[in-house]
Amino acid sequence: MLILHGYWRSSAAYRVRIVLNLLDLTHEHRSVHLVKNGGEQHSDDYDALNPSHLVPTLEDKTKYHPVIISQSMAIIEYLDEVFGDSCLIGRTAVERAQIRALAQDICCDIHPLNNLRVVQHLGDIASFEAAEKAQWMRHWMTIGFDALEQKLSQSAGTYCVGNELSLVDVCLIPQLYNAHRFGVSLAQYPTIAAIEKRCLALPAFADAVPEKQADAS
Ligand SMILES: N[C@@H](CCC(=O)N[C@@H](CS)C(=O)NCC(=O)O)C(=O)O
Repeated sequence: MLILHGYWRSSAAYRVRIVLNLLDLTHEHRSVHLVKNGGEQHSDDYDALNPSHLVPTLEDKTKYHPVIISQSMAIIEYLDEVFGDSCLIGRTAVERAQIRALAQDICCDIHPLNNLRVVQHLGDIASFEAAEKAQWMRHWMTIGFDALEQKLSQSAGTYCVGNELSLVDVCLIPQLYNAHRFGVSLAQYPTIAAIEKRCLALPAFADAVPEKQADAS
């Protein structure tokens, strides 16, 4: 059995949900509420699974020895290698480098600056209120999307890299959920907006949206 420890609004968990759907993998979802009770990611039970106190974490109990994996990108590569055909990461060295670079533009350079614990800390040390926190997030998303739009206008076909889905689409769509949530308009990003529309028309992406998850509130 595969168990995904995640949270409906976590964009890193959303990436993994998309891939579980793309690979048609049955799994159990265990909710780790990031806000309730001071954040269930800090509980003793979750600490035993992932001392980083971040979601997602995957437990793969289909193997003889249970496997516990943190970090959404590692989880996705594992799922794609073990249960898929590794095509999300590209087929050639050049394609793989291109796909990883674009995915990292999102998951290393945009997403961490928007993370809950980062903005909570801004509240603690700089007295940021909700509006200033949202402004912070829009700032870093805008800088990231400005560059990404240029890059994707060169690489995209139907999806971010050519005409096949890749890890880049899997990272982009959850980041766009955050963009909408915090008020970044996609009007100045026509390539990104067109890819979003095409991806969300696919059941694997549409079924992974936060509002459709059992723990959505
Ligand atoms: N690099 C990690 C990032 C994970 C991450 O930042 N998760 C966020 C939700 S999207 C989280 O658990 N935040 C909890 C917190 O900030 O306290 C990954 O890709 O899995």
